[in-house]
Amino acid sequence: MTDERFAFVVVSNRLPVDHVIAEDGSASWKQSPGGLVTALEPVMRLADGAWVGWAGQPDVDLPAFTHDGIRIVPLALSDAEIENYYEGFSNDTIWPLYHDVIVPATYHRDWWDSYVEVNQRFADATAAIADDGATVWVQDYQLQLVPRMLRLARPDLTIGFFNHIPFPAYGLYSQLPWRTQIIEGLLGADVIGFQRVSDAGNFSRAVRRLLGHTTKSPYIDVPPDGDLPARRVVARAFPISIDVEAFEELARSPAVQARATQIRQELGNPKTVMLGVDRLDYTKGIGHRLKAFSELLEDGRLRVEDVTLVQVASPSRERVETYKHLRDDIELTVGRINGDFGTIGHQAVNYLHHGFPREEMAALYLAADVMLVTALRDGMNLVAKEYVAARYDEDGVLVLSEFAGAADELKTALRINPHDIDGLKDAIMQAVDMPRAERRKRMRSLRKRVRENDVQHWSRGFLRTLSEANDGVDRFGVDLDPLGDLEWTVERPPAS
Ligand code: GDG
Repeated sequence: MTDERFAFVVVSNRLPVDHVIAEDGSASWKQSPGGLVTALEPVMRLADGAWVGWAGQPDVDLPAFTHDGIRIVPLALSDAEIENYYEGFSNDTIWPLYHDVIVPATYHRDWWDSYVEVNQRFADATAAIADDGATVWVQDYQLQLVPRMLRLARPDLTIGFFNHIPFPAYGLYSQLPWRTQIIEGLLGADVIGFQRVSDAGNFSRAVRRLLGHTTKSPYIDVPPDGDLPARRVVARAFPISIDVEAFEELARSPAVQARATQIRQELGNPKTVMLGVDRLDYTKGIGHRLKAFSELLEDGRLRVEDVTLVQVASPSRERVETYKHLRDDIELTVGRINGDFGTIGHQAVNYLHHGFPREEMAALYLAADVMLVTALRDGMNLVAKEYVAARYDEDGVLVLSEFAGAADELKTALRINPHDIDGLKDAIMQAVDMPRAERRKRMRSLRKRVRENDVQHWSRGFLRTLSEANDGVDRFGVDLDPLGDLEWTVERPPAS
């Protein structure tokens, strides 16, 4: 811990840096890949910011330090807490429930107890380092109780919360034995951000049903709570994005372009390269994608000599049982497809179960004629936006699930329902056969939208709403204007 105080604090389960221990036992910090750091970096630098979070290894109890100009405040988690709070309640209760119970959610009372305890520790650590009247921005579903815990400890703070995953419809949410505590926890924030308008709507409905508060989108009127006065909370959509400029720059670099050409050559220069890039997660619809692809080969609408599918499935949550089964299922399916349809020299699916550097990802996007995003449920899906950002050549076709948040913005993608395998197959064929002029037209319009709402726009929009929701005072020392007039910017709340 530290006795320093900060005007701006970001709190997330994982720190933006990973504590890595090398084979020789030496420890170092490596920036973890992710848009959040890029989004918040400028604000962090200008606003005397600190970041509270877990370093990704059990029992790492380290003092605060500075990494790349950002003050990092690590919070230690024990093995048991990782098992119960993180792998248990966060990833095996909330994650499946919030993704429409694609796999059943598991409810364990001792996981919940650990979730409460760890959330309290995050809140305490944050309360201890937040300056008088500071702004705190809490990130994601692992920390939904932190806003209220913080408000009780420090009513002087301005508190924001952003949910990176969907918020489910009430009929599903109401399964949760601790459904009331969770929404009370979230309502401790001044602004609660969601990916989609429908997520914010689902949340407001849950608040009305469970607590009976008055809601008038985007506002929720929270009555006095013990010593806390009545408050007006803003709950609305702020669709997250990526660092579009940086991604395009990467894609334009000669090394990445050369690598893209090389990838196509290594694949045997097929007419069409299709690509899927996902964490190996059951929400991403990898199985549905493989089914559609293998049926197209089976039907003879696609030929393995002409088309190949590259599937990057980066390892994820490998200690959680459901994820072990998923990996087995997917790998069995890939093996079958390759066995059934492959020829010497032509593999149907190139399956890659490892992570790649960003440069390789950009090269893959450039090499792919068709990008398949077939999520069964996804908060946003940044891969879809990265593909669009990389395609400065205005080529390539994005096939995009309507169940991914990105579908609300990326309207000229080929929109699909991944459960409708025939529809998915037709969309894949439409992508494969699409004339160059139509590809260009669609990609141009996708790129316009992605450029308009990049990740800086996202973070500024959220922080400006947070300032306005409180008293209109800009505490961040960064220019939060102008933000343009995207439909999701919101006016100042009327005086109540
Ligand atoms: C959650 C929500 C929401 C993947 N493999 C590699 C790699 N990646 C990068 C991608 C992309 C990111 O990871 C994945 O982001 P997604 O948005 O696609 O999905 P989640 O991980 O599920 O993220 C999601 C997001 O939070 C943000 O709010 O959009 O809905 O579920 O950036 O490129 N990056 C590298 N190597 C890999 O092998 N370098």
